[in-house]
Amino acid sequence: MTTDSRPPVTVIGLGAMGKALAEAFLDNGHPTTVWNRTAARSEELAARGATAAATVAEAIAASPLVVICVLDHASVRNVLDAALGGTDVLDTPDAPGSGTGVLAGRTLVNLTNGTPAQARETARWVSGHGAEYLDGGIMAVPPMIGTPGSLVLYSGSQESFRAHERTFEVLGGAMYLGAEPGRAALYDIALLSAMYGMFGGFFQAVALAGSEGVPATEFTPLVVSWLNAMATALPGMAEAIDSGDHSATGSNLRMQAVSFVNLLDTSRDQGVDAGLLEPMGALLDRGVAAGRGAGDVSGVVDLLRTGPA
Ligand code: FVH
Repeated sequence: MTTDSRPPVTVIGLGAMGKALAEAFLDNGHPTTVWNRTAARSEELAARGATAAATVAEAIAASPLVVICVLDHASVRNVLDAALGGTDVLDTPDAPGSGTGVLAGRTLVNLTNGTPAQARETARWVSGHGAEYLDGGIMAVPPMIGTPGSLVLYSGSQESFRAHERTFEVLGGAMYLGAEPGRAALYDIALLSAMYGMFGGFFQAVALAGSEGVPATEFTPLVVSWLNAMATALPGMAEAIDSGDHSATGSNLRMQAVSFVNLLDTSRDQGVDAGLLEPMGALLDRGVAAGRGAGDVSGVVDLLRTGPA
């Protein structure tokens, strides 16, 4: 689709995700400028109609909306420092930048994975250079970008989010989480924590089944239907967590702590590393030791909230 009225966008970082973002903007008629540290990665997008900027400063100057999606926080700072002429000054709130320069007047949307603290630091730095800032968390893998299954979380400048919301919707769902710049990163990291917990459980399950020759492909449909069935318990647990009432349960914590020992023993007996499971077993035991054994397993969240044992 080509629509002259679509606002221009710059995409910095053309790894797997940045490329998918740039393609979505191009496919939806946004004049798209791209830049990547390894310049060759711009070529395919240029052949599809993107403008390949020669420098990161040129890329930022090309559009009022600048999306950056690189490896990590340090890479973001490398790129932005390069844009500002090689300076490496980490401005503090008390000594912000001059407000002039290539970033001034732009909206920078940082879709690089990072911590809430990093998001707040970048927000201060960007604001010190006269630009608006939105931090984001992409809840999708590259092939999902632009499909209904894709969701991007945003926090930071509300005015900027509203001004560019239509453009963001090109990437999938766009959810604004408020002005606190670290909020999107917090949600992102919390959701990824749930995902890696699930991956860890899956890896343990197929390693165990595989210890007696069951192929992962044969066992996985059972894992999927079991996890889907157990996911239906999460909203009820969430209510217990918010209310602090962990009493209603047909599967009390003490019973689960006892059976969990069988998970650990079976992994060890089968020659499978139990290292992924051990912290969960220790947490269940702590819950019982804290007098929560008669209640629901959701009660262990209170122990996590008090920090490491
Ligand atoms: N791909 C995914 O499934 C996930 C989905 C959710 C969001 N994540 C986050 O997105 C960020 C980028 O991930 P990616 O998949 O694009 O990563 P790569 O394909 O490895 O590309 C990395 C890009 O970062 C550039 N880069 C690396 N170091 C530097 C640096 N010091 N200075 C400037 N740019 C740097 C790299 O450039 P090059 O190697 O091509 O020169 C790529 O453009 C990430 O935060 C995910 O957690 C993706």
